Amino acid sequence: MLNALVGEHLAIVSPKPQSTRLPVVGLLTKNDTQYIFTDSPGLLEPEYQLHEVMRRAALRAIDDAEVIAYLHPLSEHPAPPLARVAGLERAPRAPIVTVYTKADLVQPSNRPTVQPSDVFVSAETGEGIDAFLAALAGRLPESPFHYDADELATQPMRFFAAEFIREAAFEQLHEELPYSIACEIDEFREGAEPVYIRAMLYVERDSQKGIVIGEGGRTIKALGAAARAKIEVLLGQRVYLDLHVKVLPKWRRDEPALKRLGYAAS
Ligand SMILES: Nc1nc2c(ncn2[C@@H]2O[C@H](COP(=O)(O)OP(=O)(O)OP(=O)(O)O)[C@@H](O)[C@H]2O)c(=O)[nH]1
Ligand SMILES: [Mg+2]
Repeated sequence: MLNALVGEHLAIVSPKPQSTRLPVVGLLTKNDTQYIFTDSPGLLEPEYQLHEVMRRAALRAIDDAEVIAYLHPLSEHPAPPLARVAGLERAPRAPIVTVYTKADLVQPSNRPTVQPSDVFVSAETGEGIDAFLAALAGRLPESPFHYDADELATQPMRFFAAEFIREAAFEQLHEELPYSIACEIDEFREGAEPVYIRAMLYVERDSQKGIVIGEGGRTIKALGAAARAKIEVLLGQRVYLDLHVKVLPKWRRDEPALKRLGYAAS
C-alpha cells in the first residue's frame, strides 16, 4: 500500500506475514498537502524479543500519527475494532480511517457496504487511492511542509539496501528461513561506479548457513542478483553487491544482537 501511495518500491512486500520489522516512511506531496506515511509492523502478540521491538515500533507509530490508516482485507469485512485486535489499553488519540485493502480480489457485486468514513483500495490496480488520500487530507492538521515536495523517503539508502536483500531472502528462501535472516550493510561506497555494497546476511544456525549458500553457492548468488536489481532501481545506479553469510546464534532473541542489527528496542 505504501508503495502504491508514493509510486515507488520502498517497503518490502511478501505473501509471508511479518515481513515488515521496522517502520518505513514514504512521502507524497500533492498540491497543498504533504503526506508522511509510516508503514509500521503489525501489532502482533510477541513470541520473542524481535517481536517486542516490532510491537513497540507499531505502538509508537500509533502514538505519533495525526491520522491512523487501519488496513484490513476487504474479503474479511467488517474489520474488528483496532484497539481490540491490537490489544491496546486505550483507544488511540488520532482519528482512524479503516482502509479495506485488496479490493481487486472481491467482485464488485460481492462488495459489502462500508461506513461512509471508510475506504476501499487496491494497491494492485490503484483503485480507491485518490479517495483514500482525500479521506486522509480532510483529517490532517495545517502545518508548513516538513520535506521538499520532490522527496520520497527519509531513510538512508543503506537501510533500503538491507531491506531489499531481506525481500529477496523472503522470495527465495522457503518456509521459516526468511524469519531467521537479518542483514547488515558493512560498506556502502557511493563514489564508486558501480556503487560498491558489502553486506552480511545473518542466520541463526549453522544448518541455515548451508541452505542460504546452496549447492556450489547457487542460492546466495541468485539471492544477491535479485537484491542487486532491486537496489539499482531505487538508487538509479549500477551496483556491485558483495554478499556474505554468517551465523549469529539466536539473534532474534538476543538484545545486543538486535541492537547491532538496527532493531533497537527504544
Ligand atoms: N491482490 C492484491 N494483493 C495485494 C494487494 N496489496 C498487497 N497484496 C499482497 O498481499 C501480500 C502481503 O502484502 P504486504 O505488503 O507484504 O503486507 P503487509 O501488511 O505489509 O504485511 P507485513 O509487513 O508482513 O506485516 C503480498 O503478497 C502482496 O502482493 C492488493 O491490493 N491486491
Ligand atoms: Mg509490510
